[in-house]
Order: sequence, then structure tokens, then C-alpha cells
Amino acid sequence: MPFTDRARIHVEGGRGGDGCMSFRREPHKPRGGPDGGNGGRGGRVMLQVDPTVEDLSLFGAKAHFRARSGGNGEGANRDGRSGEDLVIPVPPDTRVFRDDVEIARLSEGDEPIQVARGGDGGTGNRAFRSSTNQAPRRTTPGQPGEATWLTLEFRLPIAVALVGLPNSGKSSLLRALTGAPASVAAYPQSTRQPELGMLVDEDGEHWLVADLPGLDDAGRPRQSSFLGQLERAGLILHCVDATDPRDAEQRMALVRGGVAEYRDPDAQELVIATGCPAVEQPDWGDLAADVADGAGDVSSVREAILRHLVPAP
Ligand SMILES: Nc1nc2c(ncn2[C@@H]2O[C@H](COP(=O)(O)OP(=O)(O)OP(=O)(O)O)[C@@H](O)[C@H]2O)c(=O)[nH]1
Ligand SMILES: [Mg+2]
Repeated sequence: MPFTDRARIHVEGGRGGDGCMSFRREPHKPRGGPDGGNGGRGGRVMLQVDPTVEDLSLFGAKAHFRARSGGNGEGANRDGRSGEDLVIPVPPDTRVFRDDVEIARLSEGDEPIQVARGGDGGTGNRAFRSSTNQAPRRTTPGQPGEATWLTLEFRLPIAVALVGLPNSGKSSLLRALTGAPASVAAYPQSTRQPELGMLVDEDGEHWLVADLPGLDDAGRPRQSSFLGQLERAGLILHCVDATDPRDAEQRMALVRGGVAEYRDPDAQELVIATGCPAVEQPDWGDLAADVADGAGDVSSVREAILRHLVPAP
């Protein structure tokens, strides 16, 4: 299933039930008083973190969510039942936007939040009885639930992000560093989705490493890029193909320009000259890696990465 980190959903609270018009009917009391009950309120739509949900791809197939309506009031003073709330599961660390304003950020263990109110139930005729009107025929209908579009955004807890021009060896390096089965190919933009691997340090600490494709050959973000995922990365591995005859500094400037708006300004950057043995490390790079076919020694790169990572407090 393709990884999805952004979704638009429409949520709607349930409609309130209608108030009821009814008069008591008893064998020996022909003119019983009003006994129509109130309608129940509509169910709410809630968002709740479910740690087993890994991304927002669920919402590709389903974008409309509506909670149950409240029950209508009934005779004999019976009020309608409340509509059941609809609880939508989202992955941990989901952000919720309404009209481009962030209204919530949901982390594991948080209480569910309400994103659409249920409609109020209507009033039955019993409630309109007064000294001047003993037999009211008036009722009110249930109100519609609140309806709104929301944007959900989800960020993986990425510690290390690989970026670079197409074909710069990102997937190969991810594979060599983490053993992740990343797709490597001799043509550009072979990777369409973020690919993930895990680095484990001596203390057993796990670090999520991601290959974040998404720049075209001119360093421009592609339309459906996942560069938003750069946001949480504290370390950026900037892969630069050392076998490319074009000027390395110019290529680096393209990439830096392309990711500038997505990255954490405080993130550190390491420039990795790819396709290049360590002994031939060019002066524009911090490190060199030759990892053809995912093999090759990347221990120095690995160590340098781990030196830059600080365990979360
Ligand atoms: N010899 C050698 N070839 C490499 C090295 N790194 C990558 N390559 C080759 O370069 C090509 C591109 O590598 P990928 O790892 O797919 O590059 P990428 O940046 O992930 O590319 P896209 O996902 O298509 O943007 C492949 O043919 C790799 O085999 C390396 O260190 N040494
Ligand atoms: Mg790739």
C-alpha cells in the first residue's frame, strides 16, 4: 500500500432526532395531555490515536465520515436515544487542520478529540405545554450535525533523512546503512515513496532513516513529493554523485534550494560523496561512500551519523 502522509476528510456530526407530537391516549381519559418526547442528539465525530495505524492511506478509499443520527422522540414521554459517536483512528503524531489552521496535534495516549458536533435533538410537544396552551401541537425538528472538511498530516519520527538529486545513490546508501530493501535502479526517480530503514547504535537506541525522494533534476520538488517528512529530521544526509561530471557545488545548491522550505533550519547536514571510495573523498564532501549493489564498507559513514545523533531526552 502506498505511503500517505496527507489526507482530506469530510466529517459530519449526526443529525438530531425530531421532537414528537403525541397526546396521551387512555381508555377513560379522552383528552389526555401532550406526551411527545424530545429527539436525541446526534453522534459526534472524534479522532483518536491508534498506534497500530501506520499512515493515512486508509483515507484514500474513504473520505466521508458521518456519525449516527439521534433517535426521534416518541409518545408516552419517550425521548429519542442519542446517536452513537463515530471514532476515527489516526496514526500517532497526526496534525489536524481546519481552514489551514492547526486545531490539534494528536500523540499516543492523548484523549480523543471532537472534530464535529452532533446536532441538537428537536423538542417534543410535551415541552410546549403551558397554562394557556394545554394541548400544544408544536414540535421542533432535530438540527443537522456540524459538517466540515479537515486536513490530516502525519510525520514519521525520522531522525536521519537522505536527500539528493535523482540517481544520486540515496537508496543504495540506505540499503548499505540499514539493510532496508530499498529499490535501487540505474535510472532517475526510481524511488517514488519514502523508503525507511533503522539504524541501531551500541546502546540499542533505534533511529529511523528515510530516503526522501522528491526532487527533480533541477532540484525542484515534484508535485507529490514527500519532502514534508523532512521536518522532524535532525540530520540530513545530502547525497552527491561523485561520478557526475557536472559541478558538485552547483548541484548541491540546487538540492539545498529545493529542500530549504521543508527542513528544520537547525538540522545538521552531512554531504556524502556517493560512488566514491573513502580514499578519494573530494574536498566538497564530508564523507565518501562506495556502495555499489548495497555492499561496500559504510562503517565510517555509520559512525559519523551516530556521532551526530543525540538520544531524545
Ligand atoms: N559504483 C557505485 N554505484 C552506485 C553507488 N551508489 C549508487 N550507485 C548506482 O547509481 C544508480 C542510482 O542509485 P540509487 O541508489 O537508485 O539512487 P537514488 O538516489 O535512490 O535514485 P532515485 O531514487 O532514482 O532518485 C544505481 O545504478 C546504483 O547502482 C555507489 O556508491 N557506487
Ligand atoms: Mg532511490
